[in-house]
Amino acid sequence: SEILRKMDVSQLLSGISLNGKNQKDMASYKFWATQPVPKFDEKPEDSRPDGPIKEVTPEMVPKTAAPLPEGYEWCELDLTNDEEIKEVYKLLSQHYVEDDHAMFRFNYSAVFLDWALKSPGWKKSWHIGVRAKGPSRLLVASIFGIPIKLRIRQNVLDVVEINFLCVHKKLRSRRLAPVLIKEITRRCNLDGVYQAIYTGGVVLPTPVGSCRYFHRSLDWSKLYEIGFSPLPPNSTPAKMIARNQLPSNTSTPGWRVMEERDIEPVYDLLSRYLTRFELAQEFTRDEVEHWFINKHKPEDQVVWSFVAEQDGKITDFGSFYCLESSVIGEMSKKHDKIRAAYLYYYASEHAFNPKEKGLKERLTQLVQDLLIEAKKAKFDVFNALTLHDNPLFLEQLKFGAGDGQLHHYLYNWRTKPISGGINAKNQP
Ligand code: MYA
Repeated sequence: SEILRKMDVSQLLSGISLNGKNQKDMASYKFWATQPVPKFDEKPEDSRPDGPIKEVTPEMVPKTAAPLPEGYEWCELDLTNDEEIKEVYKLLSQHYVEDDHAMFRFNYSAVFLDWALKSPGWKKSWHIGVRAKGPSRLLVASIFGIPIKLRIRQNVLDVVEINFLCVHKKLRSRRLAPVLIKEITRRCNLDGVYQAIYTGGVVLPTPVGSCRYFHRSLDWSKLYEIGFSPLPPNSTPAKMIARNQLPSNTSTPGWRVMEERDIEPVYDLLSRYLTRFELAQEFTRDEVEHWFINKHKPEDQVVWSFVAEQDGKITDFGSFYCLESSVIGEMSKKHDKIRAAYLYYYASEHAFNPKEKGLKERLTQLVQDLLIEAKKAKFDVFNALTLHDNPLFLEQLKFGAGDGQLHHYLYNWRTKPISGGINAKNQP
């Protein structure tokens, strides 16, 4: 998941109480109330300086994993083994995140999981599963962490990024999730890591920032047929198709696919660009290679990255990744998958050079070129969040607000909410 710049938590929380559905008061978070995370009612004015919420010493860390319900056991997942990646794929493809109306479910591919979970410095001990005892040894739950360096305002921390928490539908509501979270916490603590970052669609205590998903149709007819895109009143399918047409060619001067030789200059440009944000990952050169260079054959491609080169200099960089969703409702008879591109990292020298044209204009051009590339690569929709500089171009590029939110959380780190706010205009 991407890491955000700004969002106003008070705005966000009022949004939540309006949306209603996920909001509980603090006391009803039986598990989260016991964890080193900020309470909902911590006011910016009584906040202390940035730092850990709880000091953890090695003696405080349990030596063994908490027990699981009868009939289940812990395992480490070995993602160097294709069979085990396939087992994780199977668990997630059947039981992972769905939209609120149970129409779509994320279908992270096995190659995507391999890419997302074996990034530089990955550890097998942070790839945790729960299996049924007995001959089937069925994988019924998972939680994964990868190590990253995260800058939160002035502090740079070694943290774990948590993802793919999943419990089999038949084992839901049995308090297994807190056991999984405690076990990955214990293992990270044993490795000297005391902070984490994670995202989710549900409201928990307490987001450091939040954003909304925006969607840009590439194949409007298909999105309409599966019930993803509505037909707005006073419009017609023909008008919607025309509205979502894109130029056939990209327009950024010097635009081309990112290659190995671009790793150093992209590393340099992206690192500088990310200093503009209050919360951002700090990439190493090897991470830039891992996250942005495609190493797969076309049918397995996960990430697409492009640069603009002018007079031998890389002036811009942009990327997206592929994450399909399965159509699980009635509409699955028509199409069984949505092929979605997700806007990933981008950077532009125009952020630093006042003589160049404005950043807003440049990013609009750059992301339009990404839309054109995604269309060429047969994506149905292009998704982006209201984070980083995205609010500068979403509207002009005909992205529309979706109903999904993504909340960003820090574990065991106190800091003020990331300020700035989502552009109110973008709220549905
Ligand atoms: S976000 C994606 C999460 N996965 C899904 O949404 C897939 C579909 N759903 C499921 O598989 C289950 O519903 C899950 C909950 C597994 C989500 N994050 O076991 P339960 C709390 C954190 O009876 P189940 C991602 O992967 C809930 O408020 N907590 O519930 C990032 C309640 O606590 P409380 C969550 O439905 C994950 C408790 O769990 C989430 O059977 C980051 C109920 O447990 C959620 N998404 O299972 C994890 N959903 O009583 C935190 C529910 O207090 C990492 N809950 O309300 C923290 C950092 C750890 C490392 C620290 C190192 C230092």
